[in-house]
Amino acid sequence: MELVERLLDGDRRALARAITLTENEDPRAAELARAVFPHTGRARTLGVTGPPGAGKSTLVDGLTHLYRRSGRRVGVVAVDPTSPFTGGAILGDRIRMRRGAADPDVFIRSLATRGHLGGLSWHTGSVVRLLDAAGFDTVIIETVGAGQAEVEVMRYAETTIVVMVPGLGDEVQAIKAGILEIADVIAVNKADREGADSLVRELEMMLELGGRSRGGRSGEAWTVPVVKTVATTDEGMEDLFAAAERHREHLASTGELEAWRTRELAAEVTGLIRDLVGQKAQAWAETAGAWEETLAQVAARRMDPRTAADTLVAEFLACARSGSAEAAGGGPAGEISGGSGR
Ligand SMILES: Nc1nc2c(ncn2[C@@H]2O[C@H](COP(=O)(O)OP(=O)(O)OP(=O)(O)O)[C@@H](O)[C@H]2O)c(=O)[nH]1
Ligand SMILES: [Mg+2]
Repeated sequence: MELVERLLDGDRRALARAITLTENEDPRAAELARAVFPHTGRARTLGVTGPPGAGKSTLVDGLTHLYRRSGRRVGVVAVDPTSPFTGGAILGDRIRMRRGAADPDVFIRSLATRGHLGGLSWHTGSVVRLLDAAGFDTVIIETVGAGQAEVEVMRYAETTIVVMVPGLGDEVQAIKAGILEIADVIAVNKADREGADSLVRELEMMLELGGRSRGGRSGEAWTVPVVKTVATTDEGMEDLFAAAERHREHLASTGELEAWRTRELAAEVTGLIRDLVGQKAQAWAETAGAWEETLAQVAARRMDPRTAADTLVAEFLACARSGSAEAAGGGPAGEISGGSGR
C-alpha cells in the first residue's frame, strides 16, 4: 500500500487520508491498521478530559506548545462522544486552535462518533496509532464529558489529565466522583475564577477518601497531583506539563508502563472479539430468520430476553461450527476484517 509508505515517511496528506479511511470504516482501514501497527508504541500519549467548556482545548494548546518547545512532534485527536450527528461542525469550532495551527510538526484532527466496530474507542486508538506511525512522538487526546465513553477513549492515554473548573454546581459532583477514577493528574482550570482554592481542597479530600492517593492503573504509589491553571494566560501550565511528565516517568520506572500497555492491548482485543462476534451473531440471526421468530416470543412474554440471546447464540455457534454461518456476518465487521488483498 503506497499510502502506508507515505504515511510512515510522515506525509501529512497521507496521514489525513488514512485517518479519513479509518473514520469511515473503509475496508482499507484494517489493512492500514495492520501495516502501521509494528511502527507504533513509540508515542507518548496523553488524555485530556473534563466537562464541556472547562478549557480542555486551551489546555491542550498550551501543552502542545510546551511539548513542541522540548522538541516533540505533537498530534492532537479531539474526540466527541456526545454529538454523533452535529459533531463535525461543533468540533470544527471546538478545536479552533491555536498556536500550533501552522506548525508542520503539529497535527490536529477531530473525530465524531461514527461506525460500529468498537465505536469511538476503536477509531480513537486507530488514529492515535496512525499519528504515532507518522512520527508524531507525542499524541494528545481531548474528549468531553464524563462517562463510559471517556473511560474507553482514555484507554489509549498513558497519562490522563482530568480538567475541572470552579463554580460548576452540584450536578458536577457526580461527574467528579466518576472521573476521578481515571485521573492521573487533575487540572483545576479557570483558577482566575472564584472558588479555585476550595475546589482544589475538595478534590484532594475526595482523592484521599477514594483511596486515590495512588494512580488507579498503577500498582505503585502515585499521588494524583491537583494543579491550578489559567489556560488562557498559561499560568500553571509548566506545572501541569511537569506533573504529566512526572507521571510518565513514574509509570516507566515502576515497570507499570509495559504492564499497562499489555493489559490495554488485551482489553482491546477482548472488546473487538465481543463486537465482531456480536455483529456476526446478530447478522446471522437476522438472515437466518431466527430473529423475528424469537423476538415475537419475547414480545409475547413467552421467552425472556436472556433466554432469547442464549438460544440465538447457541444456534449461531452450532451453525458456525458446521460452516453454514460463514455466509452471514456481513456489515461493518465483515468489511473491516476483510481488508486484506485489496
Ligand atoms: N477565565 C478563563 N477562561 C478560560 C480558561 N481556559 C479557557 N477559558 C475559556 O473558556 C472557553 C472554553 O475553552 P475551551 O478550551 O474551548 O474549552 P473546552 O473544554 O475545550 O470546551 P469543549 O471542547 O467545547 O468542551 C473559552 O472561551 C476559553 O477562552 C481559564 O483558565 N480562565
Ligand atoms: Mg474543546
